This record gives sequence, C-alpha cells and structure tokens, in this order.
Amino acid sequence: MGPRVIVTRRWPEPVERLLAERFNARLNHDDHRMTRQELAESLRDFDAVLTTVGDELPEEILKGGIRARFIGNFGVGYNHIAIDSAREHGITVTNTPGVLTDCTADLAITLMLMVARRAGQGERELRAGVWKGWCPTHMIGRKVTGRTLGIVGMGRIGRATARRAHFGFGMSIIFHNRSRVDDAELRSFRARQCDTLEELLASADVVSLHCPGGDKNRGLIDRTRIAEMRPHSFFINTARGDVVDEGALIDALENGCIAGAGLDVFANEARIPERLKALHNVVLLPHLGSATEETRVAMGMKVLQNLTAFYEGREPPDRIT
Ligand code: 8YV
Repeated sequence: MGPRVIVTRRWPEPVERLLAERFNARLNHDDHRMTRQELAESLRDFDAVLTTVGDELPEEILKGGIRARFIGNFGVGYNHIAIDSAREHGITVTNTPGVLTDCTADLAITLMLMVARRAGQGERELRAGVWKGWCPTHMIGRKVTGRTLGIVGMGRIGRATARRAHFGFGMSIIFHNRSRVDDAELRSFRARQCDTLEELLASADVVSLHCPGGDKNRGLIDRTRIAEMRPHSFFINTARGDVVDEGALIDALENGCIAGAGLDVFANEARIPERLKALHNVVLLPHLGSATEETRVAMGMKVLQNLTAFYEGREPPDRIT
C-alpha cells in the first residue's frame, strides 16, 4: 500500500483528497490536537508525519529508532520541531516557504492599520451599543501614511510587508537583519538597514517582526529593547510569540511606554494572558497570518509536492534537513 502517512490535523479538503488517493494516509477526522503521546506514537508507527505549528516535536520524541523518515510541516516556521535531532537521525524535514508570503504581509498591514486607527476598539464599542454618534474628538487614532516602519527580519515576508507599507502608505522603511541585505529592490524604495536593533527600535513609528522563532531569536525583543521604542510607536507581531518577552510587552502597553500592539502570535497559543485581553490599545488575532483559502490549499499542495518527491527519490524542493 506504499508509505504510511499521518496528517496531524484537518487540512483543506482538496489536499486531503489527494493525500488519500496517493498515499496510505491516516487523516485526523475530528481535528483534535494530538497529545505528546500521540505524536510520539505517530513517529514510531508511520513513515511520514505531516505536522502543523501546534505539534511540538522535541528531541525526546524525535529520537533514534523511530519509523518516521519524513516530516512535512504545513507552514514556513519550524521552531516547534527539534531540527538538530531530526538532522542527526537522518529524518527529512520540509516546510512551505513562499506561498504564504502575501497573506502574512497583508495581515501585518491589517494589524498596523487596526491598532493605529483603533479599529478593534471602535468595533467593540459599536457592538456593545455604547457609541453615541459622530463627534470630532471621538476615538482619535494615528496616521500611518508617511511614518517610518521598522522591519525586524528582512526575509520574504518582511520585504512583502515593506513593499505594501512603502507603495501603499508612503512609509519610509528601515530594517534590521542578521546578515547584510543590499539589492536593487530595497534600493528602489530606499529601505535603510540599521546596524543595530536598538537603532531601529528607537527610530521607528511602527515596528513589525518578521524573523523566525526558536532558539536563535527567543526573547530578542526583551524588556530593555522594548524600552528603546518611542512612546507613540506600535508593535506588530505576525512572526512568533517566543521572539518577544510577552510580560515586558504587556507592562509597556499598560504603562504607556508604547502606544499599542497588533498581535497574531503569542508566547503560549492559545492561552492568552488576561492582562493582554484587558488592554484596549491592543489588537489580538488568533494566528490568522496564512488563513486564506488560496494560501492554505497552496501550503497543503506544497507539502504534497515535498512528500511525493521524497518517495519518488527526488530532492524535496523545500528541504530543511
Ligand atoms: C501557519 C505560520 O498557518 O507558516 C507559518 O509558520 O505561522 C502560519 O501562518 C502555521 O504555521 C500552520 O502550521
């Protein structure tokens, strides 16, 4: 019957249909979130495990002696997978870069506009039936057009966000990136690379995170760095919750050290701190970055391409290990 493949969550229907047609696939019909034990059993009993961001695969379960040879992650970020262990044990891991760039950048812009123009707060007020009608001083936000956007991590999504902000809203772009980035596209909109993260944080009106999560960037935006941000600035995160010290961010929002935040990702999904939910100057979304029909289908198809290549003895196009 070919390789045994397990899909840890429900995937878009057209992708599940092809997986079931082409592989000996076990689907997760009730879409429950698998426990650590179930994930360990899946690695032990199946040839390929197709995961999502909610499936933690630490080195304790990604060890020698398991049956799985292939992990196809539905998503570009893979900080939930112990990549070094996978590499050490010869397990191929793939992800889905490219296809979610536009939608994630769109969502970063959505969050920026929502927080600056108090869209979430306004909608809550209206739905609660307490809006008294138009008046010149009601719910005044801040203009984003012409301001400075600071991008942390100038990869595909960072660039797509910069492009939208510059060409859509006339924003000046500054960015911070681990390595030097200098090319014709960035020069065409005069995006300026900051030497230090501190410099970016102290200069931007809006800071948007686009770097990977995991060990390398854990706590990158810590209490000291948040204190560098300008009091009128907004903080946007569509990357990963672990990049930020969430407690320090909440303190800064409560104390008015920064003006607001738009968050799509959290330190501990989906347990959102009550203090965060109580804040009016924050827009909170349930990890919707890639959540469009077009993108989610494309992500699934990309996993299918990688899986197919692997079992046909070809190089998977999006191999991480
Ligand atoms: C995905 C994401 O929807 O691709 C990523 O890294 O954060 C999301 O947009 C999620 O990871 C699904 O696994």
